[in-house]
Amino acid sequence: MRIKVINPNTTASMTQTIVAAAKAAAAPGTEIVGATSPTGPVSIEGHYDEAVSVIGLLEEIRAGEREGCDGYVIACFGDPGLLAAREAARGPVLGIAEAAMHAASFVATGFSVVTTLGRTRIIAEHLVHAYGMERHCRRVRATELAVLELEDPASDARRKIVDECRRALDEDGSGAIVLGCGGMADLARDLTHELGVPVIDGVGVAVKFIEALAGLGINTSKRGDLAFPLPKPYTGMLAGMAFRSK
Ligand code: 2AL
Repeated sequence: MRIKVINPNTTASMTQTIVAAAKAAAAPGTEIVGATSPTGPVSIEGHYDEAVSVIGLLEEIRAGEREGCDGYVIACFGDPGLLAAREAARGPVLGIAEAAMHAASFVATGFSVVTTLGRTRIIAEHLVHAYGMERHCRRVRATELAVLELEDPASDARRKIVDECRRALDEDGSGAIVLGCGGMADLARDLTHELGVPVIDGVGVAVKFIEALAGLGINTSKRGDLAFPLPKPYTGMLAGMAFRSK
């Protein structure tokens, strides 16, 4: 089975962290194909970043279809372009926020999300509603770390994340933590031991869920709104993004 794990920001070092987590989770017969978006923001920290990042993400999904990928992981916590990616793909596509929130709901009655900048909190809160997770998510918490600070040893990111996780356990009464950024994928295992509760990174669980779905022959529905996009001309700088009739 071939699973493509796409980092929708353009920072290749963050893709390495994400791909390492994906490979650590993958079963022996699973090939992980990592990809960094070829165009767009170096980090995704708001609605505008997110909207622009979807173009590069969709390019990688379409390339994946040509490369024979069986499923896809969108490795950014805003799950940018999730439904558009599902339209373009034959196999299952999961976002890491969606995967992590569902996994957390299986192992705790309430979880908190610990994310990066406060301005991205609303993105996660919108996803909580979109996924029907209001009854499970107790709170979305920000560390005020910029996404690229996660890559910078001088930022003290790990300590700030651990401190926020502890506050979440104490103040929210949560039984699990969802890590709210693809760049936190390397922390889940360590923090699970350190905090004594499930600390969930969406990259690992999304890989396992794709293995389960694709392994059972469950692919994206091509009936209705997730059917392949209608063939029509696109104009301007995105003319090459058009779907052609088969
Ligand atoms: C993210 C993420 O996961 N990657 C990125 O560039 N921005 N989202 C976030 N809330 O930090």
